[in-house]
Amino acid sequence: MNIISNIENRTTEPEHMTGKVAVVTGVTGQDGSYLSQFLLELGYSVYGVVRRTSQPQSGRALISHLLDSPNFNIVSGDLSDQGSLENIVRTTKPDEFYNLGAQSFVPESWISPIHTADVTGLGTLRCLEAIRIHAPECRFYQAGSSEQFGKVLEVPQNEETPFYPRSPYGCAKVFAFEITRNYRESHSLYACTGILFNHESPRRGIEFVTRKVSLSAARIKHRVQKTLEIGNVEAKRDWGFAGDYVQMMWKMLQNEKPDDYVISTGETHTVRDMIDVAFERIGMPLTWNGEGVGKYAVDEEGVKRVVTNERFFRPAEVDVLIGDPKKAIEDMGWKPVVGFEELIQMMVDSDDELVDNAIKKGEEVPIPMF
Ligand code: NDP
Ligand code: GDR
Repeated sequence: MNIISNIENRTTEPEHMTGKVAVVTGVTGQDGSYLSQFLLELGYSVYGVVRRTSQPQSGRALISHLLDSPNFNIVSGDLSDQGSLENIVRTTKPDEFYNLGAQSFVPESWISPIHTADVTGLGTLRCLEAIRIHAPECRFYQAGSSEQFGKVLEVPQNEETPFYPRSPYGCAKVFAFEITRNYRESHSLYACTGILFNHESPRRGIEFVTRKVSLSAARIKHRVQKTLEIGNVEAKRDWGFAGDYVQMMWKMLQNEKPDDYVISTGETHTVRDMIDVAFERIGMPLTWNGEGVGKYAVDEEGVKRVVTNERFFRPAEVDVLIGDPKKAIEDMGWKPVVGFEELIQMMVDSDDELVDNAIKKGEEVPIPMF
């Protein structure tokens, strides 16, 4: 791994001249971590864009396993800063650019809408401008989202379904989608968007609902938590495995022509179904009672293990998402490998181990708070 904080001052050619070069924003997140690993296995040189934080070590755990690779490089940059992105593109001259960086937590986008629009929306335009000016042959992938469909106008959702975003985050992603298409059409860039439905893994941030549930189930099993507080358990999502999904990002950039694709499993489940799978996995089957904000679930001894709390409900909800991945199946042979139950079980098992290890070592056990 090379940490290139000032790539201006580099005097030698980058080591990557034998293979392809990819820039990945959002490298410290769930998808960035899986995608970089995948690209390194394919022989790419990867430049992961990391923004400066006051405590540089925190939140970098997802790329620690990549740091030994000589083809993995960290470059400093921020999606809110045009110059930093231009500098990266100008000096690395990438073959492919994956824009995975974003303020990606939907509830936060009502709290910080301007920041979300800037990073998640305008950040995409800044990447496109950097490519247009400094490396117009570079192929560009934009991390689009099923949140663009929001209050869905069609079931299931496909590439032709009109958008109706329900959050500032969804609005920012719609802008990012449109500007990516516009740069493809106006400047002939190879630029495309993957409209990805929810995808999860043991590397998922602990504020997202699947990980909040898997971690809470593990904490309850180990008796460091009694109850899980949750929001709308009737919301439905099309959940897949992040490790499968990142491969489609790469595939989209290997096509003859740039195009946009829905990537999803084609199945949908409620948050309640997902909680049931997680608690079954820790040997604590649940029974549900009540309605709306009064809904709760008890274990076999009648102890309340899940309660709903208004705090976790959203100002505008996306009630149901289910994607139609037909185009990706036909054009790119898309086939998700990990199914819904297996995914949730994998996450619970991983958190079970995490909590168990933390307790054994006397370390702090992570707490899901949002
Ligand atoms: P994460 O929240 O795990 O990661 C987000 C990444 O963006 C982190 O690396 C974060 O860095 C980085 N980032 C945030 N702000 C900035 C900034 N100002 N400049 C540079 N980088 C920044 O997201 P996921 O990995 O889950 O998702 C990847 C992308 O895919 C995102 O764009 C997301 O919106 C989108 N998406 C995700 C889906 C999912 O189900 N996971 C589905 C559809 C779309 P730091 O570590 O410093 O915070
Ligand atoms: P989402 O994911 O908003 O779909 O965005 P999240 O896991 O946060 O929510 C999914 C659904 O679960 C409901 N929910 C709760 N959610 C959270 N986080 N916490 C709770 O306590 C809770 N209770 C119920 C939510 O209301 C929602 O309906 C994710 C992100 O990765 C986005 O970046 C990405 O674009 C979309 O997926 C596709």
